[in-house]
Amino acid sequence: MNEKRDLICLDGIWQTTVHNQAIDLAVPASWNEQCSELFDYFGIVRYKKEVFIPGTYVDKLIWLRFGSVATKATVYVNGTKVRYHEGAHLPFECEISNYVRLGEKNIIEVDVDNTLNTWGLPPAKLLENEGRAGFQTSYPSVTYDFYPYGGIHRSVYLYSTEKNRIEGVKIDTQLDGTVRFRISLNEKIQGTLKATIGDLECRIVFDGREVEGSIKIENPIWWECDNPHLYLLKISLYDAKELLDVYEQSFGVREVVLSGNQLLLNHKPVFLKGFGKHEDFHIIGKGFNHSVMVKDFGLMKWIGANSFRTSHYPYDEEMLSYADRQGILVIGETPFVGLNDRMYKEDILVKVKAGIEKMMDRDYNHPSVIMWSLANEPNVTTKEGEEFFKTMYETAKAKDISRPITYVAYQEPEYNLGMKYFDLICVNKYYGWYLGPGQIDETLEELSECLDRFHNEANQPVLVAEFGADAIAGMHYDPPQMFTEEFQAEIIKKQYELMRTKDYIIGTHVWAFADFKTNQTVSRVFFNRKGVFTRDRHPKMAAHMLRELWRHE
Ligand code: BDP
Repeated sequence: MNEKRDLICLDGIWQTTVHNQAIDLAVPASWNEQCSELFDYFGIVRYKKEVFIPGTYVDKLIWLRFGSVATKATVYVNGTKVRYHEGAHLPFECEISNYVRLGEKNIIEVDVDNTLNTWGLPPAKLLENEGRAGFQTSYPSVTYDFYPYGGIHRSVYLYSTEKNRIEGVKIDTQLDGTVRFRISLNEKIQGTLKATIGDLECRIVFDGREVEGSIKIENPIWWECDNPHLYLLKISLYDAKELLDVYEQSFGVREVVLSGNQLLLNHKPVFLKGFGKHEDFHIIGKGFNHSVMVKDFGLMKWIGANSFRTSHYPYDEEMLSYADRQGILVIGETPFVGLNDRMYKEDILVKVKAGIEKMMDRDYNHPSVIMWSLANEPNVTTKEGEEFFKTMYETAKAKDISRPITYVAYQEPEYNLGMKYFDLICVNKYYGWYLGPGQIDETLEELSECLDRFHNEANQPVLVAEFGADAIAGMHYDPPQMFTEEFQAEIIKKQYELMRTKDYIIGTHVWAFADFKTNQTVSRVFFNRKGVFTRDRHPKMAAHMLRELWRHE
């Protein structure tokens, strides 16, 4: 919100109708745990909200913006359909100026549809005989290990702009303080663009739709984990007569480079310690909540973590903005979890490329985002799959040459034909759990050889993106047995210490930060219990162990 843009937040209670029954639902949140009748509901819920739009919006463009709707949305304004959108975890907008009544109440309705789709992204419903051992008979049947919630998961905003406006701001920095910006406008105009960073200013007279410029900050303060300094770039757009638009974007001066087997942040090696996470909490499901976010970052600091992966989809932008402020490093992941050989087709590639670009456009300016992960645990065993992954990599590289690009592998290198095109490989390995259950010491050698194989095969640095074990909080046994807190703490400690001896490993992320809701299946006791914190964020023994380990390093 600023002198040229107005903003109304539509969060709160929305009236919904499901099968002609009226139910109040809160936004942002999943519907499933708010209302037991809707727990395992897969279908359409119609959401409705009244909003007064001020008369002062005359001559402005009026927009609706949804941060994430799971998974399909059809939007109506005063009864007229204005937009259809598929895919959760990334935002979409619609311009609704022609459908609203100014100085009056207006009705916004959204049909939210979470029907599971075999060919969706991620592919939800399984085909017969698909799926991982132990998961085939799950309910609901999905290819991935987290509950397929439905609802309006992130904030909804109604906002106004001028007709001529700034549409995109991309900022690149160099450690010497050079700040380059690329501004895109909604259409070609003749005008002047004023850019300021504090007292520094630059003016550009232009005729076009894209404007580029740069400002040099003398003796810049670099964005570092222990001093995450942020600058603010303010862009003002003028035509010959007047100010048209204003946009402010924060950024950090920092550089991420993969050099040999090291990840360098501002020339200094950094070893990633942290977690794979989920957007998941009691009652709100996959809905964003500021308090949960603040709690999670507090716990990451408490335990001595420096990073997390947005497994297995892009998170709410608030998380990234907060990571910018907290100095936590983020691996931004696409929603492409569970891609398999049947998915490598042209029409799916078009959607995958669009998803990669949308995520990168949304998150490009966050200094906390140091790496992109384009998929989690795909099966890539065919020529088509290999080509598909090569194109995914090239699409991402064309958008951003400043960050390393990876994907997360589970199976052995011969089932990961795509990995040779990437800058580094992430590996998920569950020795002592799925592989050699109960045998922590006995499987250490196998784990060691497996990681070496990935490194040698790809000739790339390796990031262990998942390892760990389920532990039910309060369950203890001597000697440690699977599902006890002792077992989880021991497996993480021993495997972590092994990984630390390998100079090609640039980081390790424990799976997972907190317990999270899954579908129902024989291998899950309501939740996936691999969290080192419970779902309500209390530390298990493993959390205390990691705190000792990480804080002493
Ligand atoms: C990994 C998946 C993750 C699962 C985890 C597990 O990437 O989504 O939750 O396994 O089984 O393979 O706990």
